[in-house]
Amino acid sequence: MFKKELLVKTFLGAVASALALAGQLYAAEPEFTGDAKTVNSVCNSKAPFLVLDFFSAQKPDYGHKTSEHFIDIDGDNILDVQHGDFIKKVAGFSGKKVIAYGLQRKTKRLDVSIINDGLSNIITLIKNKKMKPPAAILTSFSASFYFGEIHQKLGDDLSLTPANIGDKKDTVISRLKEKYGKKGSDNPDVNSFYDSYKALKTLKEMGVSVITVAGNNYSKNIVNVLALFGAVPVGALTHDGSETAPYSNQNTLTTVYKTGDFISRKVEGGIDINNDKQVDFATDELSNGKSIAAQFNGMPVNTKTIAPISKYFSLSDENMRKDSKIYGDYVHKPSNIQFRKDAAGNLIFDPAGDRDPTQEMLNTGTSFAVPDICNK
Ligand SMILES: [Ca+2]
Ligand SMILES: [Ca+2]
Repeated sequence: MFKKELLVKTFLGAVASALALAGQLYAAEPEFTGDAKTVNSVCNSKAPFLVLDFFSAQKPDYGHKTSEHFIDIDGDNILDVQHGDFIKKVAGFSGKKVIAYGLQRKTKRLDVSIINDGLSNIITLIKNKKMKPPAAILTSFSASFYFGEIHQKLGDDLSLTPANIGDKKDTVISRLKEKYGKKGSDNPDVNSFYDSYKALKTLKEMGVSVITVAGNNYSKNIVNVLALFGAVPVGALTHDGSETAPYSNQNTLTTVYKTGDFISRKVEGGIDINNDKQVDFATDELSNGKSIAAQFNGMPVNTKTIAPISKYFSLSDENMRKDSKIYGDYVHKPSNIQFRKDAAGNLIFDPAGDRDPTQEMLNTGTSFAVPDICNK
């Protein structure tokens, strides 16, 4: 596999040199390989995105609606919409049609089997011609495992490291097939891994890519196993795309990075999350309480203000930032609302660090980088 890739790269290099020698007659086409190539072809496809997630704003096109909310849009610490509602909105900024498949929560913990069930139902819908194949399924959930946990389940001799994991996908999949055997394993995680692998393989054969998160664990040694078994992971960049977001898992499995920071700003009629001055979430969809920004802006930095803020929110001043932790499979902390300290020592809500006073909230995560793949 490695040799074959090397040959292709060498060949492309030779072609590029030949074109350069030909006197720059040809404009240089960006050359995509690996996951970037998959993303490029998804974005050039006329087929829609399918967002596989939880939805509460509207009944999704397929699957279930939930009554739970997960994301605060207007920054008052009261949740307004579901995770999928936000993902679908971001996906739509690309101009592509977006369809929604609503998952159903079986347990409090978000188990990878929920995603597997969703993928398997989508495969059935496509096979039965109840759904046209989408260009890609976007699923912003991480089945996060430490490399050590993967070794326990599939073998220590895999010797996964942040530097080699990107090249070891085929090896890990062969081992998974061995451990699963003909009738399945005694280990439920191995069986879930195998279900993911099978579903992702079937979808690939149908021409459907699955795009997922790198994960928000601030780690080089934790991986979203969906990416290990065939999905394309997306890591997060900060709001201006200038650097990798600290919470984004970073190892050689992830090669595609997009913006993971979305700032809520007030505009006439609601909240704009992509800074085009157009409403994305109308006022009547939101809780409309007093925003955390409004509650704390101008307050002195002292124990009375830091305590309530740091309970929920991080502070952009490095010295005030709380230690990062892993919360279950997915949710990253410190959370999303960030203040800076002005010259007078007062708190100013400024998560993007651009001193824009209209910021109400910052939602961050590799979750939001996934639907951003085709946005400029
Ligand atoms: Ca709210
Ligand atoms: Ca907008």
